[in-house]
Order: sequence, then structure tokens, then C-alpha cells
Amino acid sequence: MFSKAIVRTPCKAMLEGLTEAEMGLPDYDLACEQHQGYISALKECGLQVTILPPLESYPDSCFVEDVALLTSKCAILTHPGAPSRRGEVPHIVKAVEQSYPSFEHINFPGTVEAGDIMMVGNHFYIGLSARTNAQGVEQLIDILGKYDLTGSMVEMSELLHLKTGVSYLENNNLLTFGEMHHNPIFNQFKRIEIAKQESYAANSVWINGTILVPKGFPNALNAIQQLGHPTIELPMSEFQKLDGGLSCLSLRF
Ligand code: CIR
Repeated sequence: MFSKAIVRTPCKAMLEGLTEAEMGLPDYDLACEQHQGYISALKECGLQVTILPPLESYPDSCFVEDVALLTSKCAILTHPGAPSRRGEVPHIVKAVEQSYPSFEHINFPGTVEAGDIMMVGNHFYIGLSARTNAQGVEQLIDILGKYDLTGSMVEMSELLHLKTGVSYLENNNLLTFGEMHHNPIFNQFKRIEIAKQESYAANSVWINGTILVPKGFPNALNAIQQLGHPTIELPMSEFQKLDGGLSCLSLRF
């Protein structure tokens, strides 16, 4: 169960955020409205939400998930693979140190973005992506080991982040898209395969028994609802334009 979340209000500079989506520029006002809806959903799931102010120097800074991994036993500050995102890391420290007495760090030449990390109990699957490199994965697994946590590397070639294509919905249920449908590392899970035209919904988020699902993906929603959990649908169009999914907008711990 999670009790807290940290989010950061989108900045106006989000229009210059990194993206390969080719879906046009986000509408800033609509993004803020969608962000408000996201915060309300986190609160509905019982989380106490810390809302950080916009950081105009960092266009992608609303995607707070990528700069830290917050586990039940330790907090790890990442070293993002995207150079334009590295400066976001020190800005998360103040919010995180209220809950964690000290931090671990991923250090250059290792790179990690926590959108590449999927938690399954005490185990962490870590995607080897354009943003997270092998040194970063090794450092992370070593750090986790110090806290009796484990990690394993997931090879991938098509997705931006691991969780762009796979989400753990508890009770052994895994949402998968594309190259994650058949990756043998996930063989022990019951996979729910999301079709290409609804791939964005492969990033859905389990929070305390409720599942947040992006709005507009009816087949994915139906498949997720078959699991019997309550769902909350959230419009996310303006973040999708920046390759950002539901999980990236918060740190949940
Ligand atoms: C980026 O490319 O870094 C941002 N535009 C999107 C980050 C999305 N984060 C995530 O999936 N964890």
C-alpha cells in the first residue's frame, strides 16, 4: 500500500519537452487541468499528495517518476539518460528527504530513469533502454541488494521506458504491449495483452486496489476491469504528446 505521492505542476516550457510522439504541441492550460484531475485521483486512492511548483528551466520536470526510485527501504536518486533532464534531480531532494533519512545515488557513467523500473513486491525489473544503461542497472541492483531487495535487467529495443510497455497490477497480473508480450522474463505472470492501437494504456497504475487508466482506450479498460478492481479513467492527451504516461507523473511511496 502507498500513503504518499509527489507530483510537480507542469511548466509552460513543457511545450519544448522531449518527444517522439509526433502528436503536436501540448496545450498548456489543458495539461494543467488534466494534471489537477490526476492529483484528485491520487487523493481518491488515499494518498497524501505533495505538489511541487513548476520548474521552467526543465521542460520535462512534471514527469517526476524518472528522477528517483522510492522503495519501502531506501530512496535512490537517479542519473537520467537524457542530459536535459539531469538538472531535475536535485530539485526533488527536499520533497523526498522529509520521508527518507538518506539517499543512494546512481552515478555517471551509469544512467537510470525510473520509468524503466517496475516494482513487483521486493523485486525490481529494470529496462535497458536508450535512457537507462547497463552500468546504471548494475549500480541499481547493487544498491537494492544492500537493502535485501533484488533487481533484474530487462532487455528491450522498441520502447522509451520499460513501463511504456508493461505495468504490474498486483496479484500476478501484468499489462503488456508489443515487445513485452512475449518476453520470457515475465513468463510467471498472467499477461493481459494491450493491442497496438491502445498501446498507451499499457501504462496504467495500481494504487491501493484502484487502477488508474488513461481515458479513451475502451478495450484496455474492459480488460483491466475484468480483474475486478475499481478503475479511474483519466484524460492524459497533453502528456501523451510528450511520451509521458500515467505512472511518470508521480512518485508513489
Ligand atoms: C521524456 O522524454 O523524458 C519525457 N518527455 C517523457 C518522460 C516519460 N516518463 C516516463 O515514462 N517515466
